[in-house]
Amino acid sequence: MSEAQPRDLDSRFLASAIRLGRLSLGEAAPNPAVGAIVVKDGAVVGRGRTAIGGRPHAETAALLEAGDKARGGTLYVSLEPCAHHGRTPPCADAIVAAGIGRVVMPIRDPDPRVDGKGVAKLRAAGVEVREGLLAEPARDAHQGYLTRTTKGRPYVLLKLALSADEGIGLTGHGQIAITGPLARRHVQVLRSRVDAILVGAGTLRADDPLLTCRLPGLLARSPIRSVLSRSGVLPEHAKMFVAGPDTWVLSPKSPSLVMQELIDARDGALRWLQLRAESDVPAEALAQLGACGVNTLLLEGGAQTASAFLKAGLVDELLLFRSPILLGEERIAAFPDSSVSDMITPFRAVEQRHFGPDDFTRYKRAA
Ligand code: AOF
Ligand code: ZN
Repeated sequence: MSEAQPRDLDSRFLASAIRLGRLSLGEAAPNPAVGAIVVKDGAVVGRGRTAIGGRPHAETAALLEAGDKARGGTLYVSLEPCAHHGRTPPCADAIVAAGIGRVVMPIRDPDPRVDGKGVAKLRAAGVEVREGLLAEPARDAHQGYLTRTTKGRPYVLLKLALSADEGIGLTGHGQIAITGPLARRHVQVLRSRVDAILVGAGTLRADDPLLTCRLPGLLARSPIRSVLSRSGVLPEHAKMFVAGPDTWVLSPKSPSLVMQELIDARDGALRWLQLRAESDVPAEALAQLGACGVNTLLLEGGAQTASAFLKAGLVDELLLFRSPILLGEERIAAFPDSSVSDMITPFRAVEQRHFGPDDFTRYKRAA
């Protein structure tokens, strides 16, 4: 028999499980970042979240921590438990074996190996399942995984830092500070929660960025760095190619001999992913990244790349930092041939914050 839980407690415990799972964003890919909490007699007796690289799954970790206390308890989990024998045995079986009486979950897992089979397995074994609670926040937490599983491409966030006169840089000046330190710190937090960052080859040439996450503790993780190059001609001495976290080049062309030597020397840390076509480069690049298990991608510039993805309708979220500084005549326009207001028309604002003197707005593509 399952213990009786007052229904409003369901929302509170499930919200905690979703929040817990979110901590694994940026390190669980290709798997979803799932959170799970075991509750017995109103007390939390086990907690778990998807481990680095996706295993063990969240439920397994939470059940392990709960041990015998799981018997007759309730499991709150941010995504339908899996039903397949993959890299680990099915979580649904582990839940039944642990004697859990009731499972509360928001949404089903669209992975065809799961998709309703987890729920069916649990119910067939006599476990009560409550689904649909907090579906919206769960979809939000799993947006990367859900997008890759259903569309075959990552969920795409585009970050833009704009001056008051809508510039994103100064011609010939490389990387310049448009936003202040608090906004730049937030960008590092954003980086720690995505699986990959992408820049255009122009940005690599102009800025020679590191694109790492330099935060302490839990957030000290750097995503895969990727560079999109239509021509395949790249500066071989770029910092990103020489050291640091993994770097992937996406190009319809093949690497130069010098680049190939560098790739061989870096023993897997530098990869060249050749696109299948020279047309639809943004869509091709996303398909490749999706096939490589990237759930969430952060686009970090520059102007050409941002506008190519926006025009192709491939940006799901726009993260806009607006600084009060003026760059003047020499500024590089945010978009080569459109205004910022035209480009953001298909989006609606969902979050507004301030980072010191800079305004931050998060927009989602309107459905
Ligand atoms: C869960 N909880 O914490 C995770 C799940 O390669 P495998 O065996 O790890 O299987 C990958 C699939 O497992 C993935 O597509 C998704 O359906 C599920 N991931 N499921 O219940 C978890 N990480
Ligand atoms: Zn599982």
